[in-house]
Amino acid sequence: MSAVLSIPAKDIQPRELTDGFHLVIDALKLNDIDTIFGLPGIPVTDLCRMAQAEGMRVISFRHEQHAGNAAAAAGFLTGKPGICLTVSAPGFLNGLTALANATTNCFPMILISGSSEREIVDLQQGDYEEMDQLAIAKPLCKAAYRVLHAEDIGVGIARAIRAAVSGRPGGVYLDLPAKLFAQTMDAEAGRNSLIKVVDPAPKQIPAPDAVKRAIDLLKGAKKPLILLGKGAAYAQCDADVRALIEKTGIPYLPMSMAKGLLPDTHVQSAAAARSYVLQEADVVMLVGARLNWLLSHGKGKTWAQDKGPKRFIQIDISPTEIDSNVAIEAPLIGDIGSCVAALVAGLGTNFPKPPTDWTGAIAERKDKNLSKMAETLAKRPSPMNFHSALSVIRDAVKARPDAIVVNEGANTLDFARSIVDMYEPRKRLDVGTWGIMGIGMGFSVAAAVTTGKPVIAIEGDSAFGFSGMEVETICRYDLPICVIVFNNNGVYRGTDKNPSGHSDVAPTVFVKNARYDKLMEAFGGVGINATTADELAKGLAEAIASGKPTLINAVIDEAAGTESGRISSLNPQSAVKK
Ligand code: ADP
Ligand code: TZD
Repeated sequence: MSAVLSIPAKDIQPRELTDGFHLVIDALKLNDIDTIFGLPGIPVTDLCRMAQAEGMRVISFRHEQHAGNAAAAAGFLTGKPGICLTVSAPGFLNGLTALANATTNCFPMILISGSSEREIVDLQQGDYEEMDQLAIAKPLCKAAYRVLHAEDIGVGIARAIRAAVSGRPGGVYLDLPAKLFAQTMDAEAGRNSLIKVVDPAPKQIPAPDAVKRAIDLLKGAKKPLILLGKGAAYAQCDADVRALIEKTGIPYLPMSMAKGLLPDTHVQSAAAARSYVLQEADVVMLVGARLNWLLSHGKGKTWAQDKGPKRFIQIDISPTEIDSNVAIEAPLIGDIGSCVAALVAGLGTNFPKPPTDWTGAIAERKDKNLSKMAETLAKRPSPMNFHSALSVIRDAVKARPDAIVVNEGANTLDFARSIVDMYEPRKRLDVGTWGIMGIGMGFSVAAAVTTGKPVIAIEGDSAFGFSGMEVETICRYDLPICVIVFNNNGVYRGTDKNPSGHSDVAPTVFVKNARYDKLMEAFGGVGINATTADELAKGLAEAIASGKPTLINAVIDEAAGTESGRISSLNPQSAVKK
């Protein structure tokens, strides 16, 4: 019989404990995630506090949608999943639009929401903020997980990270019930339960025969064209993309968030001859761009389909993207870095330059369109129109090519996209695949927080309204963001009339001559009312130099915009005349 050891009570070391709160924070930090975008409340208030105490940056917003948009933009800019933290039901739902938008745009983010008691939710007994959040999130994101036990937090976070960034990036939902946060466990066992994700976005090397097929098709082209999409910007293989363009000499078109991968002033950019090249090209190589509505699905008038179908090469990480709209003759499946590097290596030393009658015809059209545009941009109408205001921003970005441009609206978006040249990769964030309004302030905050660079948010007045309250967030964190509101008194324009004679204004019209600059002043930022291009230029230069939160109310002719901007063809019109 063994002797019973009796230890005096004073000598017993209390076991070191950890809990759900700390395990979540430790798991994120272990995976080099240093920032949380969120909004506190039950059950995540202490999580926000403790994360800050543990050295994480916690950026607290006024509405979860903007915290979610910030997380998505951070994901796009850094390649690490951006984290958005919300409370249960309503906070979760507010974050969900951003999660769905991130998934649609292939941006990696993780929405972490607290949730109510599982037992009560599942029996629908009416808990505080009751909702079956996991079920609701599932169809709107790439993956959704729930963690019920503290010892599974490490696995939950690891799975969420891997799901967000591997393969086609996207949004992931992680459900953390209130009870989980207070669960305790032995600290060492807790530490051992965490997972540092190894190689979260593994390279996917393209098959050699697929590379050869693509090069052969490209070689035989008489009028080749390369289309760069935001997947190419996200992939962060800028030197290889540039090498591919320059070694082949093929003209290219950047999609809006791929602008700046090569400077928009690059001699091979065909952006100023877009309609011409889409119609005329015979072989088109898509690099991280989908043939969705933004590219007229690869068919129809835009592509001069009546002259015969185009031949496509498509580089994408997602095999099921191929043939989604038209036949793809040479699919190249893999990560863009590996695919582009393989193509560059396969070009050899005698890759034929595209025929000069093709590049010459493009150059001719470009020159004509660019000089026409220069004439328009030089005009100084009063009040300002989109062109005169944007010409000022165009010069400011030229002077500060490291500044990040955030852009939303209809006319404000369409004109800014074509007028404001970008010079560096991943410097333009916008409404993306959905054409969603409301990304403005969330994307701006993320851009400022993750890069420390100046941010210029070019906002339609309607677009700005969706996230306008976040100017308080911008002031609170003293971020170097200059918001420019293109104020034309309404959605698209400010001239609609109510035909009924009732005193209500038309549904597209706002309060006339509103002073959005006062909103920024309310929170201690700088407000400027600009009625001329000179005032706008001065205000913007000061904002960039000072780094102070600034809002410029740019007064634009209320008749200057067109309904739906450049996509009016998608706007159904009533055929019935009353
Ligand atoms: P755009 O709107 O600029 O045309 P899309 O969002 O439509 O761009 O397309 C981006 C494409 O890039 C998606 O099909 C996505 O699967 C792909 N993609 C994203 N990241 C990578 C990557 N690292 N490697 C390969 N393809 C990628
Ligand atoms: N709601 C959401 C979430 N996204 C949308 N795209 C819309 C509504 C519809 N919509 C557009 O597509 S553009 C736009 C709306 C409301 C605003 C256009 O007005 P603006 O820009 O003042 O922002 P312009 O420059 O005056 O056209």
